[in-house]
Amino acid sequence: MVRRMFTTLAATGAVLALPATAAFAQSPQTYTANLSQANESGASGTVTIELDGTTADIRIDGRDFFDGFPHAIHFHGEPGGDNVCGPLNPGDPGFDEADEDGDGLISVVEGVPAYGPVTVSLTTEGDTSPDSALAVDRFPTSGTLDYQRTIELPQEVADHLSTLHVVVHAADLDDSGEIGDFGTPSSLDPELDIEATIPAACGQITASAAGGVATGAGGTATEGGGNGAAAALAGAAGLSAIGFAGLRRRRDEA
Ligand SMILES: [Cu+2]
Repeated sequence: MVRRMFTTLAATGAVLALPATAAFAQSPQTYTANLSQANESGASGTVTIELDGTTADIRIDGRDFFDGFPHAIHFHGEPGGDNVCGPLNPGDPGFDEADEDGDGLISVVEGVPAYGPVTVSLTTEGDTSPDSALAVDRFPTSGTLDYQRTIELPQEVADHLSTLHVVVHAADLDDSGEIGDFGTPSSLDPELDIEATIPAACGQITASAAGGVATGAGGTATEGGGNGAAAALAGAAGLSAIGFAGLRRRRDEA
């Protein structure tokens, strides 16, 4: 909303009278992410983040996610690191190497070397730290996600938002009409079916050029450009950095 107001001001010329630095130094920055399917879920979506200091107004609109099961949604990645969504569908470059157990799926654990550890949990209420990564009673359950929440980000996350990724979990892998009947344990929790936690979509967060690029003073348009595909399997994130308890123990399960 602030951005819209800003655009209106700019259109009237009110802002143009100010030095560019004064006009934009404190203005909110817009970030976006396009969610693309993982594990051939067929799901997609868009993420918009209005960042003002460390306050992030986050909106997620999904399409064709499974309707009626909690979708854990996280920011993944080492802030300032070189994580990428990585190979998430059969046929993607590097998929066979990432799919360690050769089951044709990228489990949560198999995806971590590329997209990194959980940095923020996009819960609907309460805690948003990695501690809430599997807080299944506080995540969206609809097929369109319809997520909107304003949260406070850790400073280092706010400073490095465009090095992170949004991952949405849970998919009906066998198109049975329900989640939880695939018959393979989750790589995170053997009590859960792999469908409950598997990546369904991922999108890289990038700074939008809309936040004042007209003056040329923003300098944000290139911020998200550093994530080369070659870095996908660089293994930047060690498993020890993951915020999931017991993850390493279950690594060979899925
Ligand atoms: Cu995640």
